[in-house]
Amino acid sequence: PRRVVTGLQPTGELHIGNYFGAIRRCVRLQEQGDDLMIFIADLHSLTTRQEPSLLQARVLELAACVLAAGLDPARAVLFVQSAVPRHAELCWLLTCLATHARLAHLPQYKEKAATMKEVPLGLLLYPVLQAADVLLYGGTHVPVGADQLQHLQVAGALARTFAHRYGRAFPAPRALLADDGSDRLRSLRDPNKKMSKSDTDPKSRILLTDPDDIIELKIRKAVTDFTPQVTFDPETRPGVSNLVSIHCLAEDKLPEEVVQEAEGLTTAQYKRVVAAALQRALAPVRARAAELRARPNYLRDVLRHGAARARVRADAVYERAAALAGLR
Ligand code: AQP
Repeated sequence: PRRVVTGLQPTGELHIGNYFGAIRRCVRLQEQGDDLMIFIADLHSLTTRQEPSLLQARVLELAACVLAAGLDPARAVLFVQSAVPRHAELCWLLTCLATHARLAHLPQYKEKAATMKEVPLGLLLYPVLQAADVLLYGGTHVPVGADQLQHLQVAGALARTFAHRYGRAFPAPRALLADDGSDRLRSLRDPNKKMSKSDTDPKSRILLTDPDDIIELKIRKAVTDFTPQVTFDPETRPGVSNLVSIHCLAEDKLPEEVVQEAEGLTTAQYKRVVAAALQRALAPVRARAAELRARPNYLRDVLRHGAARARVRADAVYERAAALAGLR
């Protein structure tokens, strides 16, 4: 079977982009029989400033949401990245093979670094740690958004450089691109930006845990344009098209179907349809998350058990790689 590896950062409350674009996608891969490793990327989250006193709670909250979405801890391996120190160890081996020039040229790095006076090295090394995350488990497939493709190429290049220098230790991972637009939900306040956990405007995103009235309010306030018809044209009408995308994800439909159904509605009327669809899709997940949140010990057990399984897999791959590099 394919081995799929993916991570989620505990950098804030999950939004519907994270849910449809990452979590639900993974649950569907699990259903289709893929061997899934899904980790809470606390090491990655430290590349931007985090409040230490919030981190543990965010890790548990993320675990609750992932399980609420249907991840089965008996089939998939769910764990916290820092509980498997091999991630950091392999990252070092790969860091010694990576070049500054390549990393400094990656658009995501350039974008983030441009806003900072002092750029932490962790930010530059972010894609190397990502490579370690995947290679450590012999990951063959990684679900990515289009904006992450270049990072995955770095992982492939590092696997090849490693093979060239020391011997073959890792398969080159392949991208699993979403074909349903789920990897690019836009901000509800500025559809030219992606929906993001760290956007300072809470109305820019819908949280997985938002109650029905808040969902309704945020959709009602979503920025569209001055054309009343509902059409799907992400280039020229990103705001309305984003609502169509959300609607499609909530009801597993195609943009054409949704647009046809919305014929004759104004965007204001259509917003009520979208809100209702989203409310129906999220209510059961929200209810299960609330139940799980009340069972922190169970969540910790799941993560502990997941980490134990992950460590066994990671040890085998790491020890082989370390031996090839002459460390054992
Ligand atoms: N807007 C989005 N639409 C669809 N998918 C999205 N993801 C993130 N934003 C969208 C996917 O969610 C997963 C979470 O990855 P992450 O925790 O590393 O966060 P991120 O990609 O950096 O994006 P966020 O959630 O907006 O967090 P911040 O604000 O902290 O950067 C990934 O699979 C991502 O593709």
